[in-house]
Order: sequence, then structure tokens, then C-alpha cells
Amino acid sequence: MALKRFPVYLPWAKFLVCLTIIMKTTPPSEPPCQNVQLLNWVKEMAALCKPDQIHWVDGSQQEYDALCAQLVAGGTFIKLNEKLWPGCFYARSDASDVARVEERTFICSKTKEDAGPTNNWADPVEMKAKLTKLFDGSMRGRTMYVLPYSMGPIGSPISQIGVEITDSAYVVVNMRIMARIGQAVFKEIDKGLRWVPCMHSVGAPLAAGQKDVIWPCNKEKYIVHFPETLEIWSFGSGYGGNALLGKKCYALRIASTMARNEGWMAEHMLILGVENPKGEKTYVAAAFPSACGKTNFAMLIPPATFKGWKVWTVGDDIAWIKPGKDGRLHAINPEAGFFGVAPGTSDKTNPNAMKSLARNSIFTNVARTLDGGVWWEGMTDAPPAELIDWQGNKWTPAIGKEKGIKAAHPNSRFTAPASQCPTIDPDWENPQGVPISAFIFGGRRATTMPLVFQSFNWTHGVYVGATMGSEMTAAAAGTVGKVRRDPMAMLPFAGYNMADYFAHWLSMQKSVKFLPAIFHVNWFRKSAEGKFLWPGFGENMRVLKWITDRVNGRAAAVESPIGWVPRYQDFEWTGLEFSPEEFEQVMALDNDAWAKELIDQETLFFNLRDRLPRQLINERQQVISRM
Ligand code: TSX
Ligand code: MN
Repeated sequence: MALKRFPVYLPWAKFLVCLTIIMKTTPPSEPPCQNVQLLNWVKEMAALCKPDQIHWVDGSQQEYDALCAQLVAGGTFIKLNEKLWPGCFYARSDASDVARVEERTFICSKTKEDAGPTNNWADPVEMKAKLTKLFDGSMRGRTMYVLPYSMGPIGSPISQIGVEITDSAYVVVNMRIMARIGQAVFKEIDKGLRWVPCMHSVGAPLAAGQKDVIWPCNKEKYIVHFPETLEIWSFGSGYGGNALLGKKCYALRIASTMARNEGWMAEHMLILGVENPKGEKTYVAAAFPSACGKTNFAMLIPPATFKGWKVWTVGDDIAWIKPGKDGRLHAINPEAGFFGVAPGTSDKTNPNAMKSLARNSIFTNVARTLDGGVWWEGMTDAPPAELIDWQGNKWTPAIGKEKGIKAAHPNSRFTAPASQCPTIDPDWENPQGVPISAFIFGGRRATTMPLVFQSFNWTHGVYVGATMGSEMTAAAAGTVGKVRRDPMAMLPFAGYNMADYFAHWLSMQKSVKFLPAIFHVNWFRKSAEGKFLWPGFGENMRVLKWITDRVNGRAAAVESPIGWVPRYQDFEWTGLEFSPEEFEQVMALDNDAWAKELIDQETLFFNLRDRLPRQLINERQQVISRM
């Protein structure tokens, strides 16, 4: 009406209205990428998910700061005390969204047999239909982030690219620590490199005017992998491995399938370098099930008496390994950060982790101190007098005891940049990777397994890895002490049939001229009285020295029924009081325990019988004969 009275302003008003409409409908950032498949996929997914806007992630510091500020404003993040924890943020998840959901994790290959008996399988067509329904309108009221990422240094021949579409800013900022993200990755995609589309929604659309919660998620969760079309779809969870799709979903499940098809390896392994006093470096990769202290081992500090010895950290969780032109296996850490379990991490157990997470880190589900810091069980000998627990409630040692609740969730996490680790290896971002001289398998075993042994050969080593296991520590009745088989620590992470995975390991013999030696370790053996027989932690350096000296032809061993084993005199003991009798105990082979062990291994083999490589059956038979 006002416009009618002032017709002279009409063109201006029209212009302003148009400008407002354009500004509301145009994404805040234009696609910084020309790749037609990517543009079409984003268009298609936006039409499906119906977000309010699209944000193309550039990966800059300004963008990170703005997203963190937005998360603070919305209550998802709390900025920690800048003096105590510079650049750090705190997040508390929904109580129902605190861990990976293995029973909701699916491998959707054409046939169930290709997923194998250890994975949940669903028909890919049916699952895609189900997911399409779930994602329809799932981002209403939210921003759809288009997040390009490289697993491994950008441009490395061992690296791989993914693009995660997510409606979670928490995911974007965590991914910026855990992977290389943004502009530089769009450039790689524009070069025509392969990329894996990864769909993620917390599954909590907002109606107009509806107030958001601090941790949106959905009780219906799906973590779905399509190994044949190389796609990931994740719905309903904002937590860790369910939502940061570069990690377990891509770098292990999808990559293990790519690796099988292409002749490389994607493993659930830490990578470390052992430097001796001569300055020679020997790299090893090690696979342990959860709760074995993998991150601690990756950042080990040698005992003071080991002058000139140093352990360098390349990665603490995942290794991508390719045969090199030199006939050796070369490994990269595909990640750029540590997503570590907080409880138990301290200046005593892992000072290098503590220094890594001291700044520019994100903490999820730990406890908060009253001065704006964080705390978790095991960080200090005694807890502070008062805390705010991971559920946001007042917590004191007395309340904790009375109610039997922990201040930090047992699966609470830190997200910390790997570059901040004091022992980060100078070659950790080398695009050619580091040459691997040994693989180490291990588990938490109170009995049966000696401190260390070396496999006789590759096939025997694959058998050792395939049969590895860990004892359950959870207090669930009847389960304590039961060995859970976790082949190569890949049981929840192999993207295809576990028996085919063994066959792939065996097949590496054909393509690699200088194969790594394979070892098995056990830091957790106990006496009949229930006391740990091995001091562990930094003292594991003595085992690492024997292992690296072995592969360099400098250490002796003797044959045993289960492999090559060190004698007391083959270890460096300076600085540790450990008697030959104690060594005998921690290395002992108990015939009765091994009889049980070999019978238990048969259960695993029976479960995988359809495709189990007969070489592995033969290896088990040979141990029985030697015993
Ligand atoms: O991480 C561990 N490592 C590897 C370190 C490089 N932990 C912690 C496991 C939980 C995640 C260990 N716990 C290790 C170990 O080598 N060993 C043990 C068992 C142990 C615990 C305490 C003591 C000794 C052994 N304490 C004393 O002897 C005083
Ligand atoms: Mn892991």
C-alpha cells in the first residue's frame, strides 16, 4: 500500500524484494567444485533431504571458528577455560548416543555370503529404499554441509577421497581434526580422482520455529555400507565412528574392500617407528582389540636406561598399506588426528597423548571441572572434589560411589590433532608412507599367551592374526575371562567376508617380495594370584627392541611349538629388575591351556567354514602336532 502511494520508489522496492529472495535461496557459498557427478549428487541429495541451506565446507580456520561459535551459541559446545585448555571445546551427547552401534551396522553386498557370517547383511536394493525414506526431509530446518575430505595426505598415491554430506556441524569440526578437509580436496576431485559419497544425517528435522536440542539424534539408527558401489549411508547418530564417516566406515570397512580388489591392505593398526642409538629407524604396525592400550603403545616412551632409543608415532588406529616398487610394504596413517578413549589416559600412562590433547581439541562425554576444564577417571590419582558429570549433573566422589556412576562416560573421547603429538614421526605425512618391517598382533589374555613370540613364516603369521582374541573385562556375569576372537582386530571392521579377508592376507605373499615378520604379544598375562606378570607401558620397549632387532638380524630366538621365542638373555634388562624365573612365568607354554585354546579356535574356524582358506586349517593342525 505504501508502495502505491510512492510509485517513484516501486522499481527500488522490487529490486530489494528480489535481492532478499536471492539472498535467502542462494547457498551462502557457491560450489567450489566443477565435478559434474559431485554437483548432481549434491543437488539430488538436497532434493531428498530438504535442508534449509547448503554449506560447501572450505576447511578454513575462519570457518572452523564460526562453526564452533555457532555450536556454542546453540548449546552443543561449551568453550573450555582458554588459559587451562586453549582452543578446546566440550560436548555432551544424548545419553542414548554414546558409542558405535554394531547391531545397526550393515554390509550391503549383493549376496549375504560376500558379507560373511560375522557381518550384518541386508539386501542393497531394499536397504537403499529404506534409507531413501529415512533421509526424505531428514534435514528440514537444518544446514546441509558438503564436506570433502582426504584420508591420508592430499596427493599421496596411498590416500583416498570421500565427500560427506552431513547435517551436523559437530561432525564438520571433528572431521577437520581427524582428516584433511576442504578446498584442497575439491581441487583433487576436480582432477578426476575417485571419491566415495557418504551420506550422514542425525535424523532430527526441525519444524518451523521448533527449538533444537543440544545433541539431535534418532532412536532408529543405520550405519550402512555398500562395498560394491562404494557408498556409505549413516542415519540417526551423531557420535564418533557412526558419524565421522572417514574413520571406521571408510578407512576400514569400505577401504578394506577396495584394498582386497586392488591388492593393498586397510588395517586396524597403529604405526610406530623404533629409532636405535645408531639412528636407524624400523617401522612396525600393530593390531590390538579394544581396551589393550593401542594409543599408549603408539606413543610409548622408552625407559630412561634405553639411551638413544626413541619411539616415533605415525598413527594410533588405522594403517593403509601398499606394496612399493622396492618390494616392501609401505604404510600411511589415513587420519590426521586421534579420536581416543579419554578414561585411563594420564601423564603416567601416556604423557604424549596428554600433550596432544592439551589444546585445539574437542572433548565429548568427559566430566567438567568447576574452573572450566575437563576430567576423566584415571586422569589423576584422586578425582577433584566436585565435577559436572557427562550427563550434566553435579558429581562428587561420594555421589559417584553412592550411585555407582562414573564422572566421565567409559567411552568418552578426545579429538586431538596428530600434529600436536610430541613424538609424531617426521615422516608421518610422507606421501610414500613408511616401510613396514613387522606386524604385531596382540590381545588381553590373563593366561595361555606368552609375552611375545614370532611366527615361523607369513602363512603361520596370518593364522596367528586370524585366531587372536581378547578376554572380556566387562563385569557382565559369566563373560569375564571368556576369550572373544577378534581376527586382526577387524571383526567389526571388515567390509566383506572374514574368510575372504584371510585369503587376501595370504595372497600378499604373491605380490610382496620382502614381507614383514609377524609377532604376537601379550602385556596382560597374570599369575595364579591375579597379579600382572609384566610391568607393561614403557617397559614394552624391551619387547619392541627384541622385535626390531629380530627383523634386522641382530637378536636370537629359539623354536617353540607356537613360534620363535626369546630366551632371557635375548632381552635387554638394564634398568628393570626382572628375574629369569619371572621371565619363565611370563613366557610359559601351558599344555592344558593350549589344548583349550586350540579347541576354542576351532569354533571360529567352524563359523567361517564356507570360505576358510585351507592353509589356516593346516597351520592349526601343525600347532597341534608340535604341541
Ligand atoms: O596401555 C597399556 N599398556 C600398553 C602401553 C604401552 N595398558 C593399559 C591398558 C588399558 C587400556 C596396560 N595395562 C599395559 C600396557 O602395557 N599393561 C597393563 C597391565 C598393568 C597395569 C598396571 C601395572 C602393571 C601392568 N602396574 C604396576 O605394575 C604398578
Ligand atoms: Mn580403533
